[in-house]
Amino acid sequence: MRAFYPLIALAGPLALTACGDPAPTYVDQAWVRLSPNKDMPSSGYFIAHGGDADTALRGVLTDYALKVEMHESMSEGGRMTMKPLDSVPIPARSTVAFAPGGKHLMLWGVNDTAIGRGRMTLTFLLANGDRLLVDAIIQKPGAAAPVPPQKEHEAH
Ligand SMILES: [Cu+2]
Repeated sequence: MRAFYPLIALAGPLALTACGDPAPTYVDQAWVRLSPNKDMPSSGYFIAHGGDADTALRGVLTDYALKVEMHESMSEGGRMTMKPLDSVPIPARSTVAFAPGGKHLMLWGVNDTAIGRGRMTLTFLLANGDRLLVDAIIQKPGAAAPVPPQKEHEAH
């Protein structure tokens, strides 16, 4: 009977990683479109995928820009304006897109080294305390969204 013990010990961890863990909120398809004018902010976009529990995006940080803000574009009396957002809800199992013409990031003073590398790391701060580090692809001024990379979370 002794031979069975190792099998029993393995069953626990395997079962947990297979389907027992709650699905976390995650962010993918992050990209930054550089401003044509260095004195003007660049824009950032991404998709947030809600996990098993409601949460909210409370801010975005990076070592590769002087300042980052979350904004929302809207038309007001026929004019496009934008306002800063303090917090963006990410309901459970929802998809929240930051995309051109809607919610977006504004990034002031994107670092030249990051521009040369074509990538910058963004840290997404969630209301549940999670910090998500995501690599954003840096695109030239006026460029369209890059082709999304292979999905890392096929299970969703
Ligand atoms: Cu803005």
